[in-house]
Amino acid sequence: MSRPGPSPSLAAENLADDDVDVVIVGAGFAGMYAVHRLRSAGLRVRCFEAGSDVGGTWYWNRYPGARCDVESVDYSYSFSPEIEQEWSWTERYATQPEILRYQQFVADRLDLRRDITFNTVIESVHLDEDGLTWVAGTSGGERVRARFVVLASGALSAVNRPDLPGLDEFRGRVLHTGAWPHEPVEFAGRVVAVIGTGSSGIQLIPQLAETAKRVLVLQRTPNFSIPARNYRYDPEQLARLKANYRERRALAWRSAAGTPFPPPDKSTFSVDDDERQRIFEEKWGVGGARFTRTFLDLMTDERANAEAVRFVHDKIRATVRDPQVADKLLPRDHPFGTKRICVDIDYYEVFNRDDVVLVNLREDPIERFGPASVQLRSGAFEIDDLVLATGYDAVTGALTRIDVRGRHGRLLRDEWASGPQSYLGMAVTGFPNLFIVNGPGSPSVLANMVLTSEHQVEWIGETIAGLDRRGKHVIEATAQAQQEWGEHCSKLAEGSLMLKANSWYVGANIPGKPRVFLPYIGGLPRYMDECADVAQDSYRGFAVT
Ligand code: NA7
Repeated sequence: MSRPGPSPSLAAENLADDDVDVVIVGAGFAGMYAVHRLRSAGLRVRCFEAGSDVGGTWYWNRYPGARCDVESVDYSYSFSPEIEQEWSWTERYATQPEILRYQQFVADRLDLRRDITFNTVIESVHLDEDGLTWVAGTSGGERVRARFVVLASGALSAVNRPDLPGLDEFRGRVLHTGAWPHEPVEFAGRVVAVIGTGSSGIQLIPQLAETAKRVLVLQRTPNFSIPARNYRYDPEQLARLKANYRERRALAWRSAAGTPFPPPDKSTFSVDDDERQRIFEEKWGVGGARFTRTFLDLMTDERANAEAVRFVHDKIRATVRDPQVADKLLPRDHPFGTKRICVDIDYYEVFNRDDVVLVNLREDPIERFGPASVQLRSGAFEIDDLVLATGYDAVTGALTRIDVRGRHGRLLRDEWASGPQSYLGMAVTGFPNLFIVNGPGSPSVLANMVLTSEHQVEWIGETIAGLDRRGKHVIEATAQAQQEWGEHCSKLAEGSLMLKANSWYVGANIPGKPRVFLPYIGGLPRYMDECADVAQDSYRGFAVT
């Protein structure tokens, strides 16, 4: 069989016909684009995906109420104006089924599935130092050799199942929002306990309350949530959005969060109290995560941040009729926006229902589960089902769960034991020709992840093509560049209030996980400039041989 594409490098000569240029792990937004982009460059690729179809996080998160908190027209691929025009979003914030349909549409349109092996977990990725190739081991027992590896395994995909006392004895259904069943789950007539009030719990609970007999919300930490103000697009509005797609994208690429909205231009105390209140109200009326960008100093100045806290607390008190319940819902242990802000539809309102009970686990902890109950310190509740909305081992979890071994058999998990290190969030010293998409040290979860994925895959594609053109075959981050990138990322984070919260951004939700601020906080445009500079400067900080 003849090998398509660029002239083979030295490493390519070590490949047999069944081998590929690139193994891609994961077929979510990042992996799907990697299949398309790298294949279009003439590379032979194989992608492996644990699910039975494309989608990644949107394949697994099928819980009622699951939506993206980035607006649909922005949370979609920008690389193809044709696809932008062919697909029509129906709502401001797309539901999980609609996002998954979009991904399936793209997979059909670009014929991606022919290079994706589904229902297959990549268990190991080992460097063969003799031939400088990688060998990926699958759950199906296959060994696939490749010149390059792209780990697109997702920043929010390794689910966190906390160790709960007596859970083994519980005989009801136990569901995790991040691994929801594919068949419909009936809750009518059932008493359902939910652990977790992050984005997933906050989206799920109002939907559950509509069908379940009773919902018991087991809250460890209250979160700040902003109303989504979701609406359906009317045809004219959608036509206008599509007509302006290029300008919209240009704005998105230039904004820190990868969304087409200008940064705030006023600081909190540059306006008087009435004006500040009016501006907060206006942004509250617009809805969504943009509320975090109401004033330019909200995330850097504690006094400014306290104004946003006060405003949201007032909104919660004004919405929830029972003052004691409202009080339990007030986030007090972290500044506003320092944990991932939640975006909801009728979350605070749901606590006005008699069939929704809120428990503060800090005062009334879970003692243990029985066969059909949860025993709290204050007494037992009979429950039929338990939903774990307990989140993820974010950013690093999906990477460290794979047995990734680089030079001298070193395990990535061990290398990162006291905190992840990378260069540009994409490369790791000792792991040549291996790239990570949305890894630690890249903007990932702090920006629109469809765009961050596109940008990184693009950069990786250019890098591989450049190596092949120049007859080079190994690219590896130097230890010095990796260390400096880590210092740079930490320095950027130091100026932010983000470090003050026990959030999954710093790994605080996983017992024993080292406390490191995981994403790059300098914003998407600055990050893209840094990546471009590195490439233009002959891959500064990489050893290319
Ligand atoms: P999150 O945001 O990590 O939320 C998980 C929630 O589960 C949070 O309220 C946690 O409380 C709670 N939790 C976790 N472990 C426990 C235990 N052991 N006991 C009680 N409560 C617990 O995950 P989500 O899935 O909601 O959202 C993840 C991201 O996906 C989201 O930010 C969006 O970007 C999309 P805690 O706050 O740790 O006290």
